[in-house]
Amino acid sequence: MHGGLGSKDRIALLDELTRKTLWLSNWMIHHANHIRPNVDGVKVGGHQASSASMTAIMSVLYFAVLRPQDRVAVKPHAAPVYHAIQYLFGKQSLDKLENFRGFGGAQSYPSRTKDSDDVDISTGSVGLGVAFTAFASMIQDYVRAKRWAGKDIPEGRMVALVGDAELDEGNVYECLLEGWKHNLRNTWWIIDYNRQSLDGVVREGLYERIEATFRAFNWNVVTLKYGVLQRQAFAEPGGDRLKAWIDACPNDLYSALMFRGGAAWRERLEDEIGDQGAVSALLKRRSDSELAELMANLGGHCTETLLEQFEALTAEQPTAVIAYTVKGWGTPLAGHKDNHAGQMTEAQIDALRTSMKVRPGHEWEPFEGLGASPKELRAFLDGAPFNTKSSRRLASTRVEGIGPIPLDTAVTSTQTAFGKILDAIAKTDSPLASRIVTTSPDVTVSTNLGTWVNRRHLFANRELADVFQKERIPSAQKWQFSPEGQHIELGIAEMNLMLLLGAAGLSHSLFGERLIPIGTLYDPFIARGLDALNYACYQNARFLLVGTPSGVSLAGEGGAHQSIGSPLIGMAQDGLAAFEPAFADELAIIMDWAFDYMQRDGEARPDLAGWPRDIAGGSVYLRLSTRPIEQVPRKADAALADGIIRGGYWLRPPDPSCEIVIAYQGVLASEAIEAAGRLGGDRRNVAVLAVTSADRLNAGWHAAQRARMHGDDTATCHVEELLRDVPGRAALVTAIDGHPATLGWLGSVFGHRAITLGVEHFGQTGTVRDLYAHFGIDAAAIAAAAQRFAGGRR
Ligand SMILES: Cc1ncc(C[n+]2csc(CCOP(=O)(O)OP(=O)(O)O)c2C)c(N)n1
Ligand SMILES: [Mg+2]
Repeated sequence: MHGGLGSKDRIALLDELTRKTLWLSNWMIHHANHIRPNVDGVKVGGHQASSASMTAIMSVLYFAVLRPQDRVAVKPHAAPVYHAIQYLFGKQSLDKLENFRGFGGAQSYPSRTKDSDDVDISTGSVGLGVAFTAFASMIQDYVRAKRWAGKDIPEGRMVALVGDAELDEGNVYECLLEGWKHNLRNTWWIIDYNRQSLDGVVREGLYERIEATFRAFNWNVVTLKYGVLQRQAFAEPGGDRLKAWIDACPNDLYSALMFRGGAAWRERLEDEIGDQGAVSALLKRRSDSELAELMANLGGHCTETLLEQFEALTAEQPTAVIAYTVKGWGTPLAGHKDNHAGQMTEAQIDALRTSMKVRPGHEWEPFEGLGASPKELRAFLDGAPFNTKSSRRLASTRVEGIGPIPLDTAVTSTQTAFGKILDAIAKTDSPLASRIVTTSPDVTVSTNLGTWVNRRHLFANRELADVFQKERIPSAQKWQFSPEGQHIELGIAEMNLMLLLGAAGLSHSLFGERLIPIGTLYDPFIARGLDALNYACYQNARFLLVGTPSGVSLAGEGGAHQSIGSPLIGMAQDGLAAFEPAFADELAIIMDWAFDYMQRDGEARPDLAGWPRDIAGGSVYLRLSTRPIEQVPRKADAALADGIIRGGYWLRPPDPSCEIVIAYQGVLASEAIEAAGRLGGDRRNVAVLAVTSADRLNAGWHAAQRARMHGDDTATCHVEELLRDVPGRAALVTAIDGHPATLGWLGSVFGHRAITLGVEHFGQTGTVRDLYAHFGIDAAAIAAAAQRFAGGRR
């Protein structure tokens, strides 16, 4: 801790460190763009002005205010400031700074998974990191309310350092509404209010809108408009006139004058208020550079103001700090409307270096040019509460599974089976049952989470009775809210679902307690939350995402709700293993496996010829259906279970006379089986390949190809094992209630001819039978496709 330091000394040291982070962040960008050789002619980039805007805010937070248990999302383009701070702490290497934005170097935007310097929350797609902090706070409350939670981990504050234009993103407001519903606490959003975005200066009057919005959601709003220098000047005779002028000054003019500097400020101020005695004297008492410093002394750049205000913040009410800043503060880029991606010239960086008292050749030295002694600075950095010796990433013990849940039923849908499996888990008092947290954006009942919720109740940090139950109104749903509850009910915003799954899926690392999060939504609406889903995967969060119902099989719900491309999303999304089971026993096996897979954390080995993530683990996506189909009477043995998890198995294996293979994924199992029956009879061998995961089959195939390219001739994969015994003259007919490209690649594995059936156009209302016939995915269409091929025809 910073024991023994007077507040003046503390402020002086923080000022010095702010200068240093300003220098290092700007130099890092300059070095990457102008000194490191550019081998391919593509710009490297980096944001000097955006970084400068936040140096004081971040220095005060990291060097003095934050505690190890706090978790922070830094606005993406202030990454250089973050890396510079970690470098000063001794947690980032010079090598990585020199390689900023390079291969293996410090990342362009702070990354939990790719950076090595203790990033809490990744950012990049603006707005998501901001909202993530709110959901992380809800998850912290959720975990701490549970009896099983360790009590020795202190409660942290979830902090977002927000660019003001990030508030344009709709997901920020969706999350404000959800936060209000869930009594959000412990959340600080510190807004870098530089009134500039990428393309220019923001509209006048934005401040009032922002403030009113936060207050409407019961947030505390703290505005840091004036620094100490300004407040002192306002107290001088004539100071009230200066203050009134500043308050009335339009954003773009303030920025323009900031860019032009002291002489321009004087000219303008004297023009507008200079004939008024006291204020003229006030201006005259200052040199041009002092005047420029005064006008740049906004709240967000004043160490004293920042420190005082941050230290006074409390946990209970969420707080927005609107910190007025200048984009490019302290550099020649200050205030220019085009400064977002603008960078200093050689001459400008030289001038900045000189003003920072940094000698050429000593640019990376941590304490070069600072007034305080290196010993004093090192002691101050070592004493910062945030700068712990041990890792701030936590861990949790594994939650054991309970094995696949057997369901004895002749006809069912995967969605019904999903509800029953969860219900069966809910009845146990297993650790698995207690660590599952479910969530859904207003489709809890219609995705079959209802019985789980009846048993495990809803989460709220305050007790809330089910009024309908109290009033004795019969209902199948018992909606009781309590801190012990295990379902987090969300409003309809799918972005919020994905953000919550992201936060819950990192609970073990952020809060030291493992959760097994399960989120359900209608399959087409995955697209609505896709960026946040990608973001959750990028952060390596672990969850089970259930999209149901899916495809045109939901029939009567119509074209607007029929998902076509989601199997391809499942294949293409890194970090997400996608399955589309057809039968209840497959689902039970996949869910049991998923609970384990979600907890794996071995070293990723992309060279592995199997499924590349089997050691590293990841999240899982299940595409389910409401359409009941006849089940296959069987007892799944180990070999079948293995095939289901690897992505496919022979429902009817090929023999040497095989001419046709029907490969299907998901609910078209019944059509595939029927078509095979029609075609085959007793005479001909028609094989049926059940694909449970085109994603895993495909990834394994790519990995095997890569391994062979690298000289491992023995490498093979599951899909090759499966198709190896299919005679070369046989043809494949693939079928899916989704985009045909999902399975279309199967023909390339060994060059079998293939015809690929699926859905490519928006559906319409109708029965399953109508729609399958319309899109050519019914048994008749599958059989007709196969007939074309029979006898070797193309
Ligand atoms: C979702 C998304 N859209 C666009 C971008 C590109 N982008 C990066 S920063 C930025 C402007 C941000 O302005 P602001 O938040 O005010 O940050 P400042 O640089 O002014 O601090 C934009 C449009 C992005 N990163 N993410
Ligand atoms: Mg801005």
